[in-house]
Amino acid sequence: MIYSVRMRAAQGAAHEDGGRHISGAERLVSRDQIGALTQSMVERAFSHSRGQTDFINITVEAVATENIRRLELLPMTTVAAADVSAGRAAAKAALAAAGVKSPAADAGMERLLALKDSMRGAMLICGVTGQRLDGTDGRGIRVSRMDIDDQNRFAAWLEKRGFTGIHIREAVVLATKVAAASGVIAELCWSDDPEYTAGYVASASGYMRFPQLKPYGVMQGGRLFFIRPETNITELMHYLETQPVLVVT
Ligand code: PML
Repeated sequence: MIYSVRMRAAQGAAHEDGGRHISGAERLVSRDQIGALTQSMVERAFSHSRGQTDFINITVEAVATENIRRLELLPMTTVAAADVSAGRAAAKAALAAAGVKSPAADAGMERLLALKDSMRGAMLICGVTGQRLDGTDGRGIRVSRMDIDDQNRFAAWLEKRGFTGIHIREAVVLATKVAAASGVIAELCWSDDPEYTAGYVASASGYMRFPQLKPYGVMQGGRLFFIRPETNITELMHYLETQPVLVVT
């Protein structure tokens, strides 16, 4: 049996809106890994620099092995750019190449730049008009129940290519699940960690990293999934939130 272990940390969670998002994590593990994993998730929740954690929710839930979908890790490339504005222009070009219309890419970027607080999940954006389609306001759609098939092999694989740190490890797994979703054209993400300036554009053809998508010290960041206008949103949300996915390298 495999277990989905999910952590969410917030500040001011007693408020009706569930508080300010601080940190989240997603793993699929065997039963003997749950104890150590939940302890490290609690430590991660408290050590986050984004705010003062006063609420941690950890969910452990069995997942039927036969329901797990296996997906190949997206191929990864890095695109160097001189500064943030060149990075964003290159990210916009990557979105256009994936099929996102220019007004939609602009509207999406503006939404990320206008964020007042970190979001727990992603926004669904029409890839033609730029209209927001998920209706979840400050919460967003949380992509859940995914992991890499072999953590140690994956860490070694990434390190060999010069990719280090937890952000990138989690991001490429999430992006692989999202890129396989029916209706998704491409994803744009840059981190809400003020010390992390990198971001990416991902689509079925790959994960393209941009080391500078925002200035150092800035918190505004998050995820946008650009989707086809005819997409069945309920089915897409169901896949993103509940379909267990193991990514293989
Ligand atoms: C996040 O989860 O904070 C976003 C991480 C973006 C990772 C970009 C990269 O380094 O490839």
